[in-house]
Amino acid sequence: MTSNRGKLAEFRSALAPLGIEITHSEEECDEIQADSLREVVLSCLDQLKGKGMRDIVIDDSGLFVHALNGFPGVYSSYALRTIGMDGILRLLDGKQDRSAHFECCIGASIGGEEFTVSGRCDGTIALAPSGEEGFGFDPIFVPSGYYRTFAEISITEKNGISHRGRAIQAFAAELRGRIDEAPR
Ligand code: ITT
Repeated sequence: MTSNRGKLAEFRSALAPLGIEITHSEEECDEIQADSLREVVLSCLDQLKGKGMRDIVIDDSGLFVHALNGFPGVYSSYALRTIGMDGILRLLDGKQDRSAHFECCIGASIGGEEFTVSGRCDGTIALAPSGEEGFGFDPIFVPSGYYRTFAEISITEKNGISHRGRAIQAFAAELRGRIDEAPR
């Protein structure tokens, strides 16, 4: 799964209570051009299965800015590397609607069964970056009900409300259901 160590720790802490251990793989997949995170995730699962991998968990996330018709969305890493947070702020100059959401899609292929789950966190884009915590677009994203950005709250607080935290909880619930239903 992910090359991002912070994410690995989040997955581990959610899945350890289920007795499920997760390890990190360096295996890469080509990110296809697609409209949704789910399409990207499903394509990546296919590529990894094609390389002979089994029991795979992967995730993909992005920031969807509503006044920009969902940009950067599936292109979030690329947008961060190129136009950066300042670029997003410039694109929103003069726009009334600063609403946005983060989304995370987790896909798994376990014991020959494939499924995806998602998590979403709604909020707004701040007028300027603020805060040192987190990564990516955290300094410009203010989750709904908060006045601080993701980069101004602790990682534990962020995990409790974030797209990834929610997707991981949904993933753990899905796995728990599958374990309970499995023949003994
Ligand atoms: P891997 O694909 O290797 O797992 P990544 O850093 O590219 O790591 P994602 O595909 O999940 O991570 O996310 C794509 C981009 O979306 C990421 O580079 C950030 O710019 C942004 N992003 C995703 N989740 C975020 C979060 O919780 N806080 C801030 N930015 C985030």
